[in-house]
This record gives sequence, C-alpha cells and structure tokens, in this order.
Amino acid sequence: MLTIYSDDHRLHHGRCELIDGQLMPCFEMPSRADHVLERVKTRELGAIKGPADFGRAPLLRVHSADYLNFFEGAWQRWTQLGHEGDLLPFTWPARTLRSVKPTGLHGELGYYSFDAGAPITAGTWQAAYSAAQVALTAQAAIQAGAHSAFALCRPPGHHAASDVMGGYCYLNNAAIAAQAFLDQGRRKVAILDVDYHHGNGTQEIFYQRRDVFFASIHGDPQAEFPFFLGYADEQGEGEGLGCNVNYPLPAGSDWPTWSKALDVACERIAAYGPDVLVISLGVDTFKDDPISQFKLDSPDYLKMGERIARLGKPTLFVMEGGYAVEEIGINAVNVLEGFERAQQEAQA
Ligand code: SP5
Ligand code: ZN
Repeated sequence: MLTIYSDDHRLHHGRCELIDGQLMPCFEMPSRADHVLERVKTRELGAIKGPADFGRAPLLRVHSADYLNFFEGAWQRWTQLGHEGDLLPFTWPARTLRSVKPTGLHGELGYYSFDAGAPITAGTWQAAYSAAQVALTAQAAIQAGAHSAFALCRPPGHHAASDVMGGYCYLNNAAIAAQAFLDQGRRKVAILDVDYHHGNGTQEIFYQRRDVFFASIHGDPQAEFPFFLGYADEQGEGEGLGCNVNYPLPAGSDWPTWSKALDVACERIAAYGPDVLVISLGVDTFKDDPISQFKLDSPDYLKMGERIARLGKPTLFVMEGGYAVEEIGINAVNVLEGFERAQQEAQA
C-alpha cells in the first residue's frame, strides 16, 4: 500500500493542553507521525511518497474562505501583538443573544473554534495545509486506480468543521479527500470514522448531503469529548436523512463489543453502496491510550482492517488520533496490513 507523508507535520508542535484541570504537554505531538512512519518502513508496507500541491481550491470545497484566511494569518497577528507562545482561544459564543464575529484576534479565534485543544503555533498553518495535501495526494492515487492508499496526516482533521477548529484539528483531511472524490466524478462516498472520538466536524460538513454517508464508532458523548454531537439519534437531515449513523459505546468497550458496532456500520455502508470508502483512522481506541477509555489490543487492529477490506471498495485511510505513542505505529499499520491481507486473499 502506498503511503503519503510530509515532514511538514513537524512545524506544528503545540506546547500544552488542559487535561483534568492540569496543563499537560500536548498529547498530539510530532513523534506520533514519526512512529507511524517508522512502522510503515519496518513492515515494508510499500512506497512512501511526498505530497503534490493541489493548492487551496480543494480546501475551499469544504472550508470557508474566511476561515482559511483567518487561520493562515492568525499567527502573524499574534506575533505583531508582541506574543511568542501558542495562540489559544479562551472564550466561545455559547448560546448568546447574538452571532457576532468580532474583529480582534481573540474574539475571532473564539468564533472559529470550539475548544482550547487546537493551539496555533508558528508552523500550524503550513503543517495543516500539507496534511490536507497528503490526503489529496493519496486520494489522487486511488482516483488513478490504486485499490488503497494511506494518508499519514498530522495534524488530524475529523473534529474540524467548515469554519471551526478544535480537538487537535484544523483542516478536515478526510472530508477534503471525500469531496475531491466527488468532484472527480465518483457519485457516492462513505466515510467510516473509527477514531475513539466522534468525528463531529465530518458529520457537520456532510449532515445534509446524500452523496456522503458518514458512520462513526466512538465513546458515548454523554461522557466523552466532543460531548455535544455523536448521539445515536443523529441520522442526517433534509436530503441527507439516513446518511449519518453514530455508534456511541460505553467506556471499557473491548473488541467483542466494538467489532459488533463495526459489523453493523459495515452493513449500513454496504447497503448505501458507495463507490469509494474513506477511513478516518484513529487508533486511540487502544487499551493503553492515555486519554481514551476503550480496550482494543494490537492484534484487534488486524481484524479491523480485514473487516473493512471485506467491503470490497477502493479505500483511502486517513490518519486521525492515537496517543499511546509507542504503539501507535503498530496499531495503525496493523489495520493497513489486515486490510491488505484480506484484500489479497479475496483476489486469490
Ligand atoms: C483527533 C483526536 O483524537 N482528538 C481528540 C481531542 C480530545 N481532546 C479532549 C481530551 C480530553 C481528555 N480527557 C482525558 C481524561 C484522562 N484522565
Ligand atoms: Zn480521537
């Protein structure tokens, strides 16, 4: 399987985040991508290539121009104000009388974010831009005939909506790739989000659409981030009614529980009949993940890949979360190897 990767991810390195009332070093750190890349190499998964540059147009198919302009320019505004540390929001428009977009940096940042988990540093825009190009380059490989490809994106994307950052995410790499498939002639795309956290950004982007089916298996938002979306009764609306399915699971869920949800999700995707599949590949479902509560073990990820392969669709894997840094490479690449093994057996 082809892997697309850019060193630019290193340009994004947030300093700290608030966890259980304590400021901790950011869990979403550069070594995550290093470990995944290392495992891709040691397992000889396939060629590793850098991204092409498709420019801003495919990003604008998912994100608003105002949002992209704000994000690109925010760091410079921050430094012009004399600051050097990470730029973080601290006030959001929660159920207010009005929907105002202030002109000052902090007000605007609150307007364009939903939590304080997405710090903007000197290189964040470039890292996120390159991650989106990584996803688009892997997407282009599938469009050109590859059965699968791996976009080793960092920072991740699935919490980012069209004009909102948060949850370590800025640009929605999976959504940008899914939209690119449609713009290049595919008629229906399914996105399966296996990250521990609900893909609230992806769900929002496609909620009223019937050309994108979104399925997500995740920690129950009653108790788990992102809290305000990801419930089982969210089925899409308007034309998109029936094209959104959520499988919230309780803390402590292990492979027997998790894989039942996967089976049902896969049955729904098969019934939808997509031309291509995009996997939001988070491996923070791992038992030793420091911020998550599921109990998947490393061999389970092989089975996950096998089940996904049985859908028999061209499949783009897009890296999302996973914070057990030592095991993130093993777990992510296990999904890809399980997929390839089942795929090759099906062909034989
Ligand atoms: C892409 C992705 O996986 N984003 C996740 C963002 C999660 N941010 C909130 C983390 C809250 C963690 N609470 C942990 C409690 C551990 N005792
Ligand atoms: Zn996650």
